[in-house]
Amino acid sequence: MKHQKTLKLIAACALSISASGLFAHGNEGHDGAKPAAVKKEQKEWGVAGDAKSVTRTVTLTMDDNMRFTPDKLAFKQGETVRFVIRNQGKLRHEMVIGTRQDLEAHAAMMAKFPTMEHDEPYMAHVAAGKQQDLVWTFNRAGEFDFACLIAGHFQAGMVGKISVTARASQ
Ligand SMILES: [Cu+2]
Repeated sequence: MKHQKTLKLIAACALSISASGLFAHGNEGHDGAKPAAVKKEQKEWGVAGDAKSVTRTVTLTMDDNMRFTPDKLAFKQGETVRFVIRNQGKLRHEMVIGTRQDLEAHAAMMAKFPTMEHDEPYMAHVAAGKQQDLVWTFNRAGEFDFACLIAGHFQAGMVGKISVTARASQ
């Protein structure tokens, strides 16, 4: 079971490598906006958001102490959030949203293959001193995590919590 999941991750990462190779363009642009054609795949933790549907903006900082600030976020189901992600460190960091299980599996892959590149709408890779946006729609309620999956960072505790409350309970 675990093995199968790992294989799936390898496939996903290999796919994004070839995709970024095919459609190479400067992704770390002026305002850090993602390219227009974003895959809108429904994930357990939501779906890629439209910039024009943003209902809330959250500024997150990352640093070389392997921490996110804030590291606890709460949203309501249906909210489209623009994360403004600032890297205040001297190292590259990333923010990847997912379930704890997915992030753990992915972090294990990253630890094994540290140079592996990956890019999905629920990830932002931010160079030292830079800032990037990530727009995500939390259309599923639940308890999720976000993490930096760069080898060693996740293991050092570079993880935060996202709690999405169900619309019905509001
Ligand atoms: Cu990091």
